[in-house]
Amino acid sequence: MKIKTAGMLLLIAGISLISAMPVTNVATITAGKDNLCFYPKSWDFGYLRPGETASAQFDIWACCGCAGSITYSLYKNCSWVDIHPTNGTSSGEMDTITVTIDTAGLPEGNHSCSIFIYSNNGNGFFNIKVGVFDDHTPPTVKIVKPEKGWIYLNGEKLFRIGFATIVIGDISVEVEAKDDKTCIDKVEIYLNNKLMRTDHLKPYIWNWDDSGFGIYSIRAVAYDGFLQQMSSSLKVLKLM
Ligand SMILES: [Ca+2]
Repeated sequence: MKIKTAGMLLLIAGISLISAMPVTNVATITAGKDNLCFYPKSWDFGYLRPGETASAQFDIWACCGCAGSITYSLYKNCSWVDIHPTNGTSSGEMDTITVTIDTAGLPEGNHSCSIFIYSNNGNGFFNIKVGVFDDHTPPTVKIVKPEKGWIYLNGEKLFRIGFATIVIGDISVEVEAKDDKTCIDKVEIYLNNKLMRTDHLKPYIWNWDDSGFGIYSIRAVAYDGFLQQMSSSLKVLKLM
């Protein structure tokens, strides 16, 4: 209850602050018809290891054709980010800004930085993100369905026989994958070396609804944020 009350007070305080701001300031912040345009608006560097560097670019230009040229300057407060150039002018042509990040000295974790673009006709933020992890270990991956040593009928476990895995009828092949440091980038599910499914998000499932007869090899391959991979295989006798 206390948290809810505090949240409500903050909300009311926020609304009061917005309503107290001069209308001209709000127009500048929302920047709907400003002459300043930049694209892309953000960049996700994905995962990097400590000490690695990477670069990205974005363009700035005078875009509305209503106010002549713009003069802009770029500001940031993150020591691990470098911008070049840090100012310029455009009367319609695109200026390319290069953003270089150096992860040396950054602790492990997710980091973000906002580059403030100030101009004589509109302002904005270019936001960057990076995950810094000293990750040299591939993920773990396991085929959890069908479970080794069990007989399945139409996707349901019948009983455990131990020496073989037998699937009668359809089944959903389910895979679990985990990484110690990063997110799982993707999980691939293969049947006899043919890729049947790629999932970037949980659950990692492929519905095996083709009829078959014989021994098949199911293989799951998981990739972590650095695309380090690990696979797990299971031989299955498929009937129907
Ligand atoms: Ca890893």
